[in-house]
Amino acid sequence: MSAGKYQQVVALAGGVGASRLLRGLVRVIPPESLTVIVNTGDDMVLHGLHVSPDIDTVVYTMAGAADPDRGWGLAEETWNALSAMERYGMDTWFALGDKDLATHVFRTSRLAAGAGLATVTAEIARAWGVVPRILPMTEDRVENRVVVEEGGRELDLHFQEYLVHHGSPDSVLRAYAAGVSSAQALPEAVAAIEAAHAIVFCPSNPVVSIGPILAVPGIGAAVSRSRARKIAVSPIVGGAPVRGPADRLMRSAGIDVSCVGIARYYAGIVDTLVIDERDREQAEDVATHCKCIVANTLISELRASEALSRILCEGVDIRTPQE
Ligand code: FO1
Repeated sequence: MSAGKYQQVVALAGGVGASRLLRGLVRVIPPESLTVIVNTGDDMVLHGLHVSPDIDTVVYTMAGAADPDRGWGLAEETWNALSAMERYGMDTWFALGDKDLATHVFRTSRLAAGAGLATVTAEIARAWGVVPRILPMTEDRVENRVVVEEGGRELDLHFQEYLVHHGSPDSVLRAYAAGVSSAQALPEAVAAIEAAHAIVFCPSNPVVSIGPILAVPGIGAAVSRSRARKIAVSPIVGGAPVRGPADRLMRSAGIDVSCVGIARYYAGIVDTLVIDERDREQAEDVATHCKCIVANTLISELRASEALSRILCEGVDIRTPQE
């Protein structure tokens, strides 16, 4: 069946939280009907290698190859190259596994040969047997940066330095996506949004994952123009992020760390927000901003992800093959 016969779904995705939803979603809708637009603001050049953590997390997870505990990187990874780098006094705070390194070497060499990030991402996805289209939000350089206060001074860090090297301290003054306002949206991403029946906002960090995707001018505009059903899953459960430093980053952006804060943030952008059962008592508040669905959103288990995906599809009128 050609992709045109299916209702097309676009997902806006960060890394681990998004991937855990997407692997359930592709068990509920035809994988060919899904296009994932991925945040590239966390990308970094390290040891001369172009690392795209969120793209790789999405690809590895959808391929069933991601490390189940960490959520990022590959399962059954070894770290020999990293240990060998220590001998030369190289930076090893960002853990590149031996198998994962192959992806970064491949990406970097293809980019150096003149291929675009979208082409290389498609090649990586194909190599892992991943059927949904995985698209970077842009091929231009966008860099998530976090300004923290340390010893009375402002420190302006790359997001990975903030998260991994500095251990995501509380003292966040602000976060911003450098280069985003002049970034060109990937044309295929805009076309996918224009053709979408539904847009799913994955349970990702609103400040450094979904925010930067929407801040790419062509993408934010296409999402606003789109008549697609728009549904988000709150990454905040019980007043705390399911994982990662979203609480610190949200606070610095003036967003209340609750599912109501998420509803306010997405007000006027999404029509429905899915909040967790544990936040049931906030459903009424959420409903003043958009439609609210209460469900189990803790989806580290595949079956839970699949169950949530069915609820999402119902919420946006996507026919699933079983119906
Ligand atoms: N996260 C960590 O907390 N520590 C690491 O050393 C680390 C290495 C790493 C290598 C490749 C990759 O694709 C992801 C990696 N991550 C690591 C995860 C990454 O920093 C974050 O999950 C995302 O950028 C947040 O979306």
